[in-house]
Order: sequence, then C-alpha cells, then structure tokens
Amino acid sequence: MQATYLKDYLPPAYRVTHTELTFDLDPTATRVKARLHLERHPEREAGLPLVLDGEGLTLKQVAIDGQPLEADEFEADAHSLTIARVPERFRLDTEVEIAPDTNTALEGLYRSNGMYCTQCEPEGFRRITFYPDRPDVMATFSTTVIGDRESLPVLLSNGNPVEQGELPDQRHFVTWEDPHPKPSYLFALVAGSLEKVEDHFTTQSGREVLLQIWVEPENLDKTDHAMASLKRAMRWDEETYGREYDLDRFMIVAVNDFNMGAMENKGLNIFNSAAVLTHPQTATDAAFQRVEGIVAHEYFHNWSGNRVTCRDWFQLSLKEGFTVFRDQTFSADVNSAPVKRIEDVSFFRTAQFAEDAGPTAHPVRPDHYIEISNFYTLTIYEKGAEVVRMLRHLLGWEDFRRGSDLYFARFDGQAVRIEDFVACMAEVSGLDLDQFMRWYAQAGTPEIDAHGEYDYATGEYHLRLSQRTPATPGQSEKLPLHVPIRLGLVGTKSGHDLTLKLADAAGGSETLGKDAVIHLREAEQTFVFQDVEEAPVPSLLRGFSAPVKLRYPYSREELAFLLTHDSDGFNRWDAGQRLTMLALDDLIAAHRNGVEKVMDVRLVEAYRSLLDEPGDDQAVLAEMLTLPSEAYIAEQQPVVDVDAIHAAREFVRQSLAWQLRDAFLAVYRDNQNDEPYAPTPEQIGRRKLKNVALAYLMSIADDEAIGLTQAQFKNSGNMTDVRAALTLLAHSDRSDLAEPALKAFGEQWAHDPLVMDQWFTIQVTRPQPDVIERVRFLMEHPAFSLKNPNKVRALIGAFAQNRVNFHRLDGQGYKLLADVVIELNRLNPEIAARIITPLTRWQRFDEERQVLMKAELERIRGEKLSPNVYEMVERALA
Ligand code: HT7
Ligand code: ZN
Repeated sequence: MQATYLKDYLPPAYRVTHTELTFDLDPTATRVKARLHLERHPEREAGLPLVLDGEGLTLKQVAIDGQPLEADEFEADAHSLTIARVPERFRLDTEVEIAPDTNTALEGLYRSNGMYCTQCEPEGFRRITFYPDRPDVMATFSTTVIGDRESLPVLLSNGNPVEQGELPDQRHFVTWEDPHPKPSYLFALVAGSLEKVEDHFTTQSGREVLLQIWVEPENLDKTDHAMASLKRAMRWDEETYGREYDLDRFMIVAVNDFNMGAMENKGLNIFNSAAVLTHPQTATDAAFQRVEGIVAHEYFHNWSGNRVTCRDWFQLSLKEGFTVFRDQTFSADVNSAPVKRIEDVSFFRTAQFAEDAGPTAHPVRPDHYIEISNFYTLTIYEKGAEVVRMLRHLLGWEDFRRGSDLYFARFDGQAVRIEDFVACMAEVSGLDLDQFMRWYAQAGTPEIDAHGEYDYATGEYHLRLSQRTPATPGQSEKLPLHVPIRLGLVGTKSGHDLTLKLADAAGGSETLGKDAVIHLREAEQTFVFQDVEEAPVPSLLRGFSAPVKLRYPYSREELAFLLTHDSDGFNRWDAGQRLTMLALDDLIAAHRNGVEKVMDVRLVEAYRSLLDEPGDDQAVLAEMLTLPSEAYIAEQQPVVDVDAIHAAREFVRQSLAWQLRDAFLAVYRDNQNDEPYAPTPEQIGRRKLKNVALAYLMSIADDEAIGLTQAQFKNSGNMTDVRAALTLLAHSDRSDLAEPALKAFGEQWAHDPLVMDQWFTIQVTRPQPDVIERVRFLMEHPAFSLKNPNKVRALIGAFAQNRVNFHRLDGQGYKLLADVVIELNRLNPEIAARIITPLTRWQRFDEERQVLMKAELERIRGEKLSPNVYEMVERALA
C-alpha cells in the first residue's frame, strides 16, 4: 500500500470557489448532486487533468458547463474521477449514488439509530461525492437536503438556513448556506427525528447567536451541562484570545455511533452522545468534566482549525495541538488548575510516553503516512499541545497572545503550515525559534539528567543538565532541543523559594525572581545561580514545563521535603509520585526475587502527614493520595513485569490502608455531602477524595468498609458515587458482593446505552482471573454491538487495559483482542486500527509474552487488511 510523503506536497491543480450540493436521502440509494465551480490554481501549470477523489461512489452523470461528458472523456475508478481536458475556469456537475445504511465504517454519510449523519475528517467527504478532498481547497458551500417529511423532520447542514419547502411524495427540503470558505472535511449534514434545546449568546460586539443542541427526544434532559459549557467556552475565547463567533447559529448534534469524541464541522458540530449528554444520575463527575472540555475544544476549533486550517494533513497538530492547549487552559481556568494539570500530565506520561517509546512513534509533524486516520494520536494531540505550552513558557503569556493574534489575523481564511504559526511567535517576541522547530520533527521523549551542587563557600548553586532523545523508528540520530525548564530552588532551612540570580556568559548575572524559566539548548549545559543564601533542594520542571523525562537523584528525604514545602502544587504531587515509585521499585524487586515485601515507613509517614493536614483543596489531596497506575509503573520499567507490578501496588495500597485506616475513615466521613448534585470543582473534589479513601478502606474489605460501600451504592443519588461503590464491590474478591450489585445495576440501567457502557467497563477491569470468559460472554449481551465504537471501547478497549488479565500467560487475552481486530477490520477499519494498539507494544514484555503477542499480530497480518490495520501491523512487526 502506498505512502504519502510531506516532501511531495504540491498545491491542487484546480481549486473550488463554490460548492453546491443536493442530497436526496434514502437509506440504500441516496442521490448526491454536486455542482463545483472550479478554476486552475495560479501556482500550477495549464492543461493538467482534473483528478477528483471518490471512494465507493456509483457515478450516474458528469457534465462540464452543462455539457454531459461522453464515456471516453473521463475515467472513474475505485478511488478517483479523472477528466483529461478541462477549461481554466468551469462548472462541473456530477451525480452519484451512495448507501448510508451499509456504511459501517462511519466515515462519509451513514445512519445511526435511523438518523443520517456525516463524518468527513480527514477523508470522508470523498465517500459522499467526487471532490478535491484535501484541506487546502476551501470553498463556500450551499447545501440542499431532501428527505421524508415524517421520518426526517429535521434537516441540517453548515451555516444558515436560507430556504425550505414541501416536495411531492411527502418529502421536504431545506437549503443551507455557509458563507465562510471551508475545506470539505468541515462539511456536515444531519437528518432525523430530533428535538432541540435552545439558548442564546450575545457576543462581545453585541451580535445574537442562536445556540441549539439536537438530541433524540429521550435525551432532552441531558443537555444542560453541555449548553452551559458552550456558553462558558464562547465567553472564555473572547476574553482570553479575543476570538468571537462568526455565524448566526451554532448547533451541536448528539449521535450514538461515532468513531471519536466529536467533530468541529463549521456551525454544526457533531458529537458522540458520550461526549455531550450528562445527567447527575447517569454521568460521573469525570464525564461532566470531559463533556465540558470537548464542547470547548470543538468550539475553539472555529478559529484554530476552521478559520485558519491546515495546508495538508501532515500539519494536523497545527489545529489539534493548539486547540488541545486551548481547551486544557480553559478547563484549568474554570476548574481547579493544579488538578487539571496533574490529570493531564499523568495521562500524558503514561500514554503518550508509551506511544513515543513504541513502534508507532512519530514526530508531532510526521513526514509520511499510509492512512492519515491512524495519525489522530496522542503525539499529534497531546504532545502537540505540550509543544504549544512550551512556546507559552518561552514567550510569556503576553507575547504568546500577541503571536496568536498575529497568526489569526495574517492567515484568516487560509490553509497553512506549522512554521507559519511558530513564525508569528518568533516575530512578536524576537526569539529565535529555529531550534525549537525540532520539537515538530523529532519523535521520542527527550531524557534529561540533572545534577545540582551547592557551594557553601561561594553561595553558588550549579545545576548541570544534559539531554538526549532516544532513537525511534526511522530516526536514529537526534539533535538537542530547545527546552524550557521552569524551576525554583527551595531553601532547606527556610522551606521557601530562594531568589534566582542566574550568571551569564559575560560574567554578569540576571535576577529572575523565585520561579523562573531557563532555556536548555545544548546537549550539556550548566546553569550557575549566585547568592543562594542556603542549601536548596531544586524543584525542577515545575508544572511539567516540557514533555520530557527528567531524572534527578533525589533522596527520599528530599522528596518528602518537596512533598510538603514545594510552592508549586504540581511538583508537590510529583514529589509524592517519585517517592511512591521508589518504594514500588523495591517491592517489585522483592516480589520478583521471592523475598518478603516490607513497606517503606517513610512512605507511610508521608501519607500520614498528607491526611493529618488535609488543606483546602480536596481534589489535590485526592490526587496526592492516588497511587501511580499499573500502566505508569510499567512505563518506568525496562521489561514490564505485569504480575510483580500488580502485587507491589496492591501491597502498598493495603499497607497504607491498614496503617492509616482511621485517617481514611475520617476523610471519608468528613467529605460526605448532602447538597444537591452540582459539577462544581468543590463538590467534585470532595467526592473524589471521599472515594479515594473508600477505595483504600475496601482494599482491606472489613465489615465496616463493606457496609459503607454497600450503603453508598444503594443510597447515592449521583453516578459518581454509585459507580465508585459498584466498582469496589465488583472488583472485590467476594462474588457475594460483586454479583448482586452488578445484576441490580445492569437491570436498573438496561435502557440507557451510556450507563451500560460503564457497566461493561466495570466488569472487564476486574482483577479476578475469570475476566476473559466474561468479556466473551458480554459480547453476546443484547446491549453490546461491534458496530458501535462506544461499546467496543467500553468492553474490548477497557479489557485491554486490564493488565493482569489481558497479559494472561495462556495468551487468551491476546487472542481475544486479535479476534475482535479481525472482525472490525471488515466493519470499521478506523476503530480496528485503534483497538489493536496494546498488541503493538509487544517489545516491552518478557520473551514468553512477546512470542504470544507477535503470533497474534502475524495472524492478523494473514488477513485481507484495510490500509488502517495494515499500517499498524507493519509498523508493529517492522
Ligand atoms: N477534528 C476531529 C477529529 C475527528 C476525527 C478524525 C478521524 C476520524 C473521525 C473523527 N472524528 C473526529 C475531532 C477533534 O479533534 O476535535
Ligand atoms: Zn480537535
């Protein structure tokens, strides 16, 4: 299968200035008429053929300037329509037929619960009509949707409705016009029997915007939080980035079958129902926060993605990295900022670091791909966001905002490259960002070794930093990066941040304050701080100011000191994580060597001090008390020992629970809350802390803990508490606790697909060894369907995160996943290529597991594969 290379980029031979579409909807034979107004691209030579993309289309008619073409004047194959001779400027009319009902890939036009909807990013539009389906072709659109009046009362597309009316045969139509030029990937159409919730937003310049959320009637009571989040996001983008909305209406539609979270189509965002619907009784706090973040993310794309878009798909992180950075900052601003950062970084260091260390590692701007859908990755999104965050650190907020303003002003209505964005940042700040651009080109996680030395005689503190990025597939040599290191020096006597006076090369010095960013540019570099009044402990990489692994030989005493004295909340948490990791390392070694495990008393005392002085941010304390996940611990090991990690972590959990039982009980009791549910940071923090305490207590599962958990399961009015309790019961070793609770929950919520997703996940993440059999059993459950991506993620995706069971030594976990990948490869290649990921990480495990995992990859390779799965398997086995 053929790869596409960034170096081969050429502008399109012809561009489209205006696109007129007419859809006559039918489940098996939808007719799509397209009238494209085309002209030669000024940068391309005259006389080139017109080549349009098209996948799975049945061509009915083609005409140029009203003249039907003869059979020998064009060629239509499985992927394109080619017309050898066309004028410099012309009108092209095509008519095709497509079958939404048989579209299980959920790309292009498909049906979900009887409702028509589209997903065009990145290359779905070519499954709708013949078109130059690439982001640098931007056109205005006029779209007429025709459908059955009774079954499809609502007909939506991008922009504003300009005409509607009745047609023969009980059909009706609506015409929509989108005045903003857009690439085809932002096209959207929805038709169905939907109902709406409406609201209004007045922009900063005084324009009224109609806001609509369209859902199936039974979900009308689950839209309040999404609507409130949307209004918050609109206001925040005006206040923080000066960005105002630009159409008369903004619509969101909830769809049950959707490959990802949501899609930012111009003026008509389409959402996975899981990313928009919430209700206290059915959605957890985490789901409320996720909805808020995704609603904001898609809305922010209106500028960072839609008004200014990508020249080609290699630039994907231009819109995704910047928009993730924007949504992360928004969520931090409207919730608890340290908690948001801790959550984002723990996820990043677990999942993106793993991607960067595996066979599918790629730069934030890849230089080739076989299937672009495979590149909607943590590297493009999350590492891309970290790269933007580094720019913010290097420039400071004011210059960063000026750079952003310049970028939007200069490139409005254009399709541009990552260097255009960075050039704006360089221009406003005067910083040389040439070296910084390497962040976009080099894959892999940089490793930084730090050493510090304090000279009592001179009062100087020398911080020596060295950086190295490991080789990744296709990139053996790496160059030093420009890394912002935010730091403080915490005085060991005073416990306070000391003033940072940095010596320069000319023999002078610069006073930076007490918390500053230094620029690491060389492979090895020493920073000298002068007039340091007392011996310090360095607090490095505050707030995770760069996406790197930073090693510093901290003693346990120094970590315990930072845990209580660091002024940076994030680094306080990180010190706790490092301290816990040291204890876990010892226990993992003990388990492996068959030696008795002994709990580190210093860790117990550190946790005791946290519990004794709980502070006023419950959510931060909950994070501090949360042990590193098994996946994160695995990331720290050269060869992952699944069982030793599980045993060591359980040992720590139970030891802490035994020794701090009364303190955990007190925390549980103190954080009960009788107020009506609200997704406020305060309430969320209390619930989180209370449920962390309950989890510790249930790890020893005495009668009191069981009683509290069962009471919480039965009596709570919100899903956060119910789910937390159910998880503890279902994951306990006692089937007399697990089974009745699971049964009751399954019966109570059988009617609600999003709650049933939670029910599936809770069951298949149990540590008990019967899980593989349970997954196979649940795959036959009436609420499960392989055609629904949410179900696949909830059952199969969640199971593959169940480390002890997925990696069972009989290989049945691997076999199960491979069976599903093979089936999905036929039904939905995009989801198949995502769900396969855990198998591609075989290099990280012991010999025995490697053999088993590779055997399943080979079995998949033996099938007739989609480009999506083919690319993943080839990279995994390369
Ligand atoms: N920009 C959107 C990406 C997306 C997508 C990509 C591939 C296949 C299906 C998809 N659905 C949405 C979502 C976003 O990042 O905002
Ligand atoms: Zn996005």
